[in-house]
Amino acid sequence: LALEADLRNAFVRGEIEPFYQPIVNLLTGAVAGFEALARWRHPKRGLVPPDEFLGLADEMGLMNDLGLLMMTSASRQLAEWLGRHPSAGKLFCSVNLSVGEIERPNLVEDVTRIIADAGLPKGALKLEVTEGDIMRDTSRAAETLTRLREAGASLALDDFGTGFSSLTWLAKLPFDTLKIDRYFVLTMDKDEGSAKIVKSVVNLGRDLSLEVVAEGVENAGLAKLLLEAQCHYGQGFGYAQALPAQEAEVYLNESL
Ligand code: G
Ligand code: G
Ligand code: MN
Ligand code: NA
Repeated sequence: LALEADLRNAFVRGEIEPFYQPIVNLLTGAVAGFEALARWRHPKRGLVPPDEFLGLADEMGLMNDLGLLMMTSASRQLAEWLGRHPSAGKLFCSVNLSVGEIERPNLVEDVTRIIADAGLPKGALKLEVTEGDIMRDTSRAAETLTRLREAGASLALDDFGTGFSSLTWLAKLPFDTLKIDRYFVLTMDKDEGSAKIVKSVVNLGRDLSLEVVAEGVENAGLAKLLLEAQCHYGQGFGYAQALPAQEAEVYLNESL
């Protein structure tokens, strides 16, 4: 398969890079942080989205390399932005850990080194995990998450509401952030059930001292409903899609 050979080379040639989707303060519009999302600049096919290469990368055993690449690039980029935009305050950048990455040896050591090499302040690199990652072996995941946090990363639980996390574990795991899955956000203006779920997740977050980020904020009406539900942060196409680094910096600068 041509794409398979290309993908192996892509890592070596530096064709894979993070794009950055702003996560904004819904009240002020200021950028609070970014989510780094992988893009492949294929020399012939152009920009290849992750849905078209993550499965292949997984089959080829390249997910750990992808995670390292994304964490390293995003951390360096974030350190540059923090240096140039002191008014951005506690700007963070999150990177998605792939399923299984949380169980690999040396993850904590790698994260420690990446944060130190980039010179990032505590919590600036945020790692997003999904419920699926945790539920495989919860006590082991709990230990790794604790060590990642001690290493200076902050932690987000991604796609919250789509899995079957036990709330007991949620209270015990050292998360900083809950990300409400976009399905609930996108439908909260039409579906009373979704609106109620969003409100309960926001309340749960407040009770557990977690920041809550709404995904899928596609328009101003949803942003308004989220603010009414006391949700303070959001990301979605209503603000921006994932942007190349330079455009993300322009967006950041103009939002402050
Ligand atoms: O960016 P986009 O909306 O096309 O992403 C599609 C899917 O790919 C999402 O589920 C997203 O979480 C995932 N994804 C994007 N970048 C990365 C990455 O760097 N690592 C992992 N593990 N998943 C990613
Ligand atoms: O949660 P996850 O890491 O899968 O989220 C990243 C994915 O969500 C990316 O594929 C990104 O392109 C997508 N995304 C971001 N904002 C929006 C939005 O407002 N609407 C929709 N439909 N997808 C979005
Ligand atoms: Mn995510
Ligand atoms: Na998500």
